[in-house]
Amino acid sequence: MEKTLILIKPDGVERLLIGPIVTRFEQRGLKIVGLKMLQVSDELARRHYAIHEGKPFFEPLIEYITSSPVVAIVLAGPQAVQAARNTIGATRPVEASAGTIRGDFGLMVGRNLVHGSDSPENANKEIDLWFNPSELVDYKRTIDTWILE
Ligand code: D4T
Repeated sequence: MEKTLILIKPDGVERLLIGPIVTRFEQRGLKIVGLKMLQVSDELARRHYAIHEGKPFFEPLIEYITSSPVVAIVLAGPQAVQAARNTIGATRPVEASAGTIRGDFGLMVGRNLVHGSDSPENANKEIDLWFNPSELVDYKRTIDTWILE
């Protein structure tokens, strides 16, 4: 099963949207195999967003992601990366379809609520960055008979 890293960003936490956001992924059928809340350090933020270093939005992005706690989640499922990104919606919330998390809860790119890995390769790197292997749980869900064929 493919895995993906999700972050509920500080605006999602502060706006009391942890529950509604987690529910979207659960209802989709994606399996939660890791979940924790943490205050992101400046170092972790810079490593996570290293690809954007030097861009005009980089420093505000670091300030945003370290401004309040985040909830980090590992989801597993068939094509979990693509499924989660479709559930999250376009990077710019105004362009995100209604029914997606960003399309339903957001307006601005610098307050776009959720991160989702953009490829299976990056997902594995990000999971290594955010989680210790001992924090991931391998378990069977009986409900999967009705979600997976
Ligand atoms: P993340 O990585 O947070 O899931 O967002 P996306 O995968 O949808 O988008 P991204 O990597 O291109 O951007 C990372 C992060 O930077 C913020 N951002 C992005 C911004 O503030 N201004 C911008 O112009 C862009 C392109 C939003 C998400």
